[in-house]
Parts: sequence; C-alpha cells; structure tokens
Amino acid sequence: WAQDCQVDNIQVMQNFNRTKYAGTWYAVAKKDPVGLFLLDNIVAQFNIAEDGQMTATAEGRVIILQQWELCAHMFATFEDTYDPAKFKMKYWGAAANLQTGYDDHWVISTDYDNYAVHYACREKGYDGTCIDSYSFVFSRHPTGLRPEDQYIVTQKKQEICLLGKYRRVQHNVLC
Ligand code: ODT
Repeated sequence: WAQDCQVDNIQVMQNFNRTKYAGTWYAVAKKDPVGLFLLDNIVAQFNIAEDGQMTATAEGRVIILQQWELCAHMFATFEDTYDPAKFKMKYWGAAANLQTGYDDHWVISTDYDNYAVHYACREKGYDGTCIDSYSFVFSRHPTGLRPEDQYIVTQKKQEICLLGKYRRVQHNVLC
C-alpha cells in the first residue's frame, strides 16, 4: 500500500449528513496554511437553514496588523458540489480587517457526536499534491478528543498526508 497524496484521490466522508453535523465543534488540533490566521480558542458553529443551506460562524483568537490580539468573529456560507462532503466555503469577518476568502471545505471523517476531521487545499502543485493546505480536527467536547476516537483521527490524518503536521489548539482565554 503506497500512499497516494493526490488531492483528487482524497477520500471524504461517505453519505455525509449535514443535519447531524450541525451545532458546535471545538477545534482541538490544526494544521496551518501559509499565512495562518486562526491561532487558538477556535469554536465553530454550523447551521442548516430550512432550505438545506449550510452556514457557519466561528470564533478564534487572531493577531492582526502584526501585534493586535483579538477574538475574531467569522461567518461563512457553503456552496454545495457534486459530492455531499465537499463544499466551497466563502468566508468573511465581522470587522473589515479580518481575513476573507473562498476555500475548499471537505469533511474527511466524522461520527457526528464526537469527532470530525476537516481538510482544505488552497493550492495544488503540478504533480497533483497539495502545496498549501489546512486542516482542523474538531471535537464536540471542549475537553478534547475521547481516547477511543484518537485511532481513527490519526488514521485520517495519515490518509490526507498530514500526519505529524498538526499542533494542538488551546482553549484558555475564552473568545
Ligand atoms: O486559520 C487559518 O489559517 C485558515 C482558516 C481560515 C478560515 C476561517 C474562516 C471561518 C469562517 C467561519 C466558519 C466556520 C467554520 C469552519 C470550519 C472549519 C474551517 C475553517
């Protein structure tokens, strides 16, 4: 079994159910992109509208203009694609100097009740592998992942070729 790090071959969650995914998720680990934005105390809240449209809000500690530390309030709308677990995420901040963007938002794996592994590739190289990715490991529990979820999360990190590239996300100064 040779590892295939082609972005187009990454396996995402089968039969993804956005309604079961809704609600609060605490970021417990993060692989940063180039020019990282959200540092720690990251909490995301996914909402499903009556028409099925997924939106989210997120809070997290950021440093802007090289020195100002603040809790960013962010918003996102998600566009559906051919795959129910793959979205395009348009995002912006409550304040004008926060980051805006349009990223992939893939749900790699979740049990809906405890853990979720997210992935976004911002730039693919000529060989089809990702040269600028970020990824969140989320937990339903502010205290972190349950020991019994660690095996599958580690396996998924490896499948997306990011094993060993995560840092822990602290939850201390509440945003
Ligand atoms: O922190 C970084 O360096 C990259 C992440 C930037 C995107 C933050 C946008 C948050 C918008 C509101 C979102 C909700 C849910 C997000 C879930 C996961 C991925 C950001």
